[in-house]
Amino acid sequence: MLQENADWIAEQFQACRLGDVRRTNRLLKVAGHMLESPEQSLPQQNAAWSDVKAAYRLFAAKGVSFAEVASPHWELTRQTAPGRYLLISDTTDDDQGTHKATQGLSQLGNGQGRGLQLHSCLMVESDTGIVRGTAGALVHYRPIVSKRETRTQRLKRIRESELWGRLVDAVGSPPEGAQWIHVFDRGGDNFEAFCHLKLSRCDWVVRAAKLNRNVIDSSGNKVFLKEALEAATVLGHYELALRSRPGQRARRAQLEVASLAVQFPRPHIKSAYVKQCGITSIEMNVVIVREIDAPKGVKPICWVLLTNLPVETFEEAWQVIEDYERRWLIEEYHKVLKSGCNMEGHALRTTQRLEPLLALTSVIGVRLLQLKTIARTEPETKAKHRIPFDWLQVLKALKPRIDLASLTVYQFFRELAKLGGFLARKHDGEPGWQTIWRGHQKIHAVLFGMELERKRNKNCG
Ligand SMILES: [Mn+2]
Repeated sequence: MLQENADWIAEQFQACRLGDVRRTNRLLKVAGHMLESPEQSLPQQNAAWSDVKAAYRLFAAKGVSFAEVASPHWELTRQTAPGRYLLISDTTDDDQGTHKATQGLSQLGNGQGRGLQLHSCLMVESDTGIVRGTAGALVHYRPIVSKRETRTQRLKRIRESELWGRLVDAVGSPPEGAQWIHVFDRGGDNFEAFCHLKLSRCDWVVRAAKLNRNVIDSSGNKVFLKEALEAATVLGHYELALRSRPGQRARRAQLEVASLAVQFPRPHIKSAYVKQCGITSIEMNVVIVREIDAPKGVKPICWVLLTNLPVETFEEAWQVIEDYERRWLIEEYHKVLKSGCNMEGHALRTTQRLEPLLALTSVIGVRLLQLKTIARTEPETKAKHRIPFDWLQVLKALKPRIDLASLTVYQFFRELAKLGGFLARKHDGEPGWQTIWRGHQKIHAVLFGMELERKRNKNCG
């Protein structure tokens, strides 16, 4: 069941320890305003000037940090019932390039941008794809690195590749009966990250970044992974419809699924952490998805996934592929943060103030993502079992012809999008989430009016 916005906000932020209960109350207020119009700036969200000033004061206060603001949400997310969960991590840039005055930013990308990096871990229910929330996040400032940096210097500083393992540690181990599976793209493929994963009692599915690396094959020979793959056992085939892309026509790709088991030996060049943790080799199951008979001039699909999950049968390998395919959710989350929550538009004077605001934004973004994805994950469920009663009542008031008893979640979100300007013509396809969000805001404007009315009646009576 989706909660009412106010209940949800209270649950996420009530437990924040900010050194003073008045600060927590202020945070609840700022969060409520942010959720009402997440795409706007702080002064727009907090209409009264006194509220804007109070928000700025809050983010400037000592003890109001990135971790303090977000950790109650992280802890809530991590309280998983027995079951199977995916923990999808990735990094996104928070480009603050237009805010020249902010102190403490570092360089981004090819050195053109200025900002910071947000590395988050999104937790998703494996069977349904339902987004639970973020289980942890880190802020990283990319250092300006000299071209003449030595190998020792590189291993000493905090590298981006290290973020993956550090976040695994911060997220920790699953509670009794729950299975946590970390999903990384190629950025997270490094021996150090695998050591953290192994020690955390979590499972993993990671896309291989490089195939020309040493592994030990089943007969104990040291070979390149690329060569070892030739001995993989073919488990089955499937067909994938690929949409057209610039320079490529739509096609139906024939894919072969194969698997094998290898050992990843500890690399020669190792960080202090790898030396300390004492792991000298990691057993790795490999799933290969490769296109056969690709048309001429087309680069055939080839994915190599590294996992500790079993991959001996087609069903097992298929599960690993499905787990990896859920990665789009974190891309979507980053999109929501940028285009839905104005992440890069918020300007504060120092990064010390920007960080708690970013933490707040990262939690509010979860709410937007949940609203967006529930229409996809549970389309046929009756809306009355999932959508707050008040929202349905307002929709009914605005559109009397709707039958609330039979309305599904899918239909509810279509109606919401229509309130937000979606035309629902045949060729319009599925509504984008901006229109869904605008419809959601309309419903809340009505609810807000009703609340005022109720208060006034109470005062008169
Ligand atoms: Mn990535």
